[in-house]
Parts: sequence; structure tokens; C-alpha cells
Amino acid sequence: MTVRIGVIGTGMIGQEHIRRLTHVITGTRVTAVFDIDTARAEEVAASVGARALPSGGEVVDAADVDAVVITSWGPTHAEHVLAAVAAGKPVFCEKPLATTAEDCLKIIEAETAHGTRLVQVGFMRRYDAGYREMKRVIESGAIGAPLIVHCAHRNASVPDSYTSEMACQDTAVHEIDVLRWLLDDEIRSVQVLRPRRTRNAREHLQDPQIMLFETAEGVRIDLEVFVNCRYGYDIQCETVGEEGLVRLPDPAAVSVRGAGRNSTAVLQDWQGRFENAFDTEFREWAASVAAGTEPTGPSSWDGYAATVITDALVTSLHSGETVRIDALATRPAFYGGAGR
Ligand code: NAD
Ligand code: ISE
Repeated sequence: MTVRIGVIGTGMIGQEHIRRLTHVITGTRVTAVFDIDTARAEEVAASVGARALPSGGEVVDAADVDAVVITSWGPTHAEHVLAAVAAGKPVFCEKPLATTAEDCLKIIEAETAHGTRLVQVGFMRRYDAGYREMKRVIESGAIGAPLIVHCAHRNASVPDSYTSEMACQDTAVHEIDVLRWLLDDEIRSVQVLRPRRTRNAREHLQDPQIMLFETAEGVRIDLEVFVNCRYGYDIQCETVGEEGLVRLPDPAAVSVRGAGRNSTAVLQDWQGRFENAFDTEFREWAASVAAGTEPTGPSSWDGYAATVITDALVTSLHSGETVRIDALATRPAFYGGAGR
């Protein structure tokens, strides 16, 4: 069976996912698209033999759309996700699920009323081979109970429009999701520290930031977010347990000897770093749609949790105080129950 997909939002990552669904994943085809930038939508649609429709609602309702992918700007996600849930169609929504906790709860309510899971959120790190192996090692008990996690999320540079809050909402949000999943634990408090600012950041931007988290089980996590580190895109994660530690591997790269040096290149962007993860994410999601089963990836509850935790980070960024998170104490039975 070919899964026919409608895509809402044909910007940067929308085009990436359309390429992926057309040329990489087998058994999927993009049949309809919408973007408020009509010219862009038409150009992208023409490139894959799809139709550009006049609204997101028409993409959701189209008879030749079995499932929906949302890759528009974050503040528009909730509206499109709710439309897909109302139509009873599976929907993959790029992060964030919604930009307010209130909108995430509306989605949870609508999906719960529908009775089966329809929504998957685009936290692709859960599909990265290194993180999957790290989870397998933790669950095997080989390093004992996890005690501390050290992380770094570094970008070479960011555009001038990037704000201090985005370090929490756009950047750290990936660690928040992957660490909740990796540790099978819930984040209970956060704090943001402001180290000396790099001279390479614009005046308005606090860069780097150090984010501290504590989980329900008492695991302590430190995360350095440094988005003007200059040297490349670098993701680090090391989990220290009672009996040993497990560290994320660096991406495979050849070593080059020349000009008196032995060197290894550092990747420059997240697209290259997580390309395989994105492919696996869509392969597994499309397989669940084709089989008519519930998605197994990040749920609306995970999208809600990420928004609640990033909101707490933003509060701490401004106050400097530790912020407790009580809203996530109990996970609804619909999403697996009992909290992590
Ligand atoms: P972008 O600005 O390149 O594209 C967004 C597109 O949405 C634009 O073409 C814009 O015209 C369109 N749009 C705006 N309002 C719309 C509406 N109401 N209906 C339909 N289309 C609308 O942005 P991007 O970098 O492609 O990011 C899109 C989303 O993907 C964001 O939520 C972002 O956080 C997420 N993202 C995820 C990752 C990841 O690593 N998983 C990486 C980058 C971006
Ligand atoms: C960007 O928005 C992403 O989602 C990338 O995955 C992330 O690594 C980057 O830091 C963000 O700015």
C-alpha cells in the first residue's frame, strides 16, 4: 500500500521531509501541500507531482491524503494538528507540538476523545543509532543505575533573529525529549545559569547557557547550550552510572593526514548529524500508518512535557532561580500511565 501524505508548511524542513518521503522512504507519496507562501507551495508541489491546495484544512480533508505532516511555523502547529485529529487522520508534527502548554492539552483532550493515538511529534533523536545504543546499554543494567548525565548542544552560529529564549525552546528541547526517553524518568526541576558571554554572540543573546535538571529519580543533568561555538555542530552526551558510563559516539569521519597534521572533520550542521535519524523516524512512522497501528514515537504527552519543561527553563533564564515542575506528576493511562 502507498501511504498518501499531505504536507502543511513547505519551508526548509518541509522541503527536506518531502524529499525524504518522495525519494528515500519506500511506500510513501506526497499528494497535496499547503503553505501561506503560495508561490513556494506551488513550486514544491510541482517538483513532486503533488497539488498545492488553498488551505491546511483542505489538505487534511483531501480524499487522496491518508496522513498529514506538519512542518509550518511552530505557532501554527496546534491548529493543524487539531484539524487532523478531528478528521481521524494520523499526523506527524515537527517540534514543537504547540507553543503553549494550554494548546498541547487541547490536543491531548481531542486525541483521547478520538480513542486511539494519532499524533507523533518530530523529536528525531530517539531514532539516532547512538542514542538507541545508549538506551540499550542503560536498560541492560551494564552501568548500573544512572546517576549523572553530562550533555552539550553546540551550533557553529545562529541567525541574528535567534533569542536567548530559543536556546531553551528550540535547542535544549531536543535534549529534554531524548533524556526523558533515555532515562525513562521525568524532569522535576530546572535551573538556567548564565556564564560569561562569548564575544561572538549578538548583544541581545545570552550565549552560552548552562541548564541544570533534576529528575524524579534524583538523576542530575547538566546541559551546555552554546550556539555560537564557531567550530561546528557538536552533540555530546555521557551518562554516568553506578558501575560505569556510556557516551554517545562522535559521527564517523575519516582521519586525514596532511600538512603536518592528523585531523578529523567536525560536522557543521544538524541536518547532516541527524540525517539517518530523520530517515528512520519517517520509515517507522510510515510503517505504522500503512499497518493502521498507533505510532510508537514521541506522543502528544511527550510534546506537552517538552513545552512545560521549556517554559520552566525560560522562567529560570529570567529569574536565575530553580523552577519546580509539578504538572507532569501523573501521565494519563492513554499515554502509558503513572509518570516516568
Ligand atoms: P521555515 O521558516 O523554513 O518554514 C516554515 C514554513 O511554514 C514557511 O514556508 C512558512 O511560509 C510556512 N507557514 C507559516 N505559517 C503557516 C500556516 N499557517 N500554514 C501553513 N504554512 C505556514 O521553518 P523550518 O526551519 O522549516 O521549521 C519548521 C518547523 O520545523 C518549526 O516548528 C521548527 O521548530 C521545526 N524544525 C525541526 C527541526 C528538527 O531538528 N526536528 C529542525 C528544524 C526545524
Ligand atoms: C534547530 O531548530 C533544531 O531543531 C536542531 O535540531 C537543533 O540542533 C538546533 O540547535 C535548533 O536550532
